[in-house]
Amino acid sequence: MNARILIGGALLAVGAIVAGPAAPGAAGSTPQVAIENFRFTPSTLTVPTGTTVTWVNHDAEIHTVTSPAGAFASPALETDEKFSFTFNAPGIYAYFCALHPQMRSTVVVQ
Ligand SMILES: [Cu+2]
Repeated sequence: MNARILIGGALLAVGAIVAGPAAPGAAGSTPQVAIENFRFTPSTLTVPTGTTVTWVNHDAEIHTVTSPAGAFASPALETDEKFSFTFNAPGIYAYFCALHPQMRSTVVVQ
């Protein structure tokens, strides 16, 4: 078992090898969540432990990516701005937009 914690893009290649066929591409490919039309898409994202997820705001409106449990919190994201977080522990991570609390979504880390 690989005890090293994977942080950042440089070590993602190691994670891709461990993940095997589930990893779609080369090093540096990380799952993205689109923020668009006041929604997070996909609404539920399932990833292996150690994955870095990137959110991209495609709206003209400012949004945030905020974990009510405090696991992560983006700054206010303007149009085309991104926020990334590496999930190093399995769990179900609900999150929402602090400016539009009806915008809710979940990352499931296995
Ligand atoms: Cu919002």
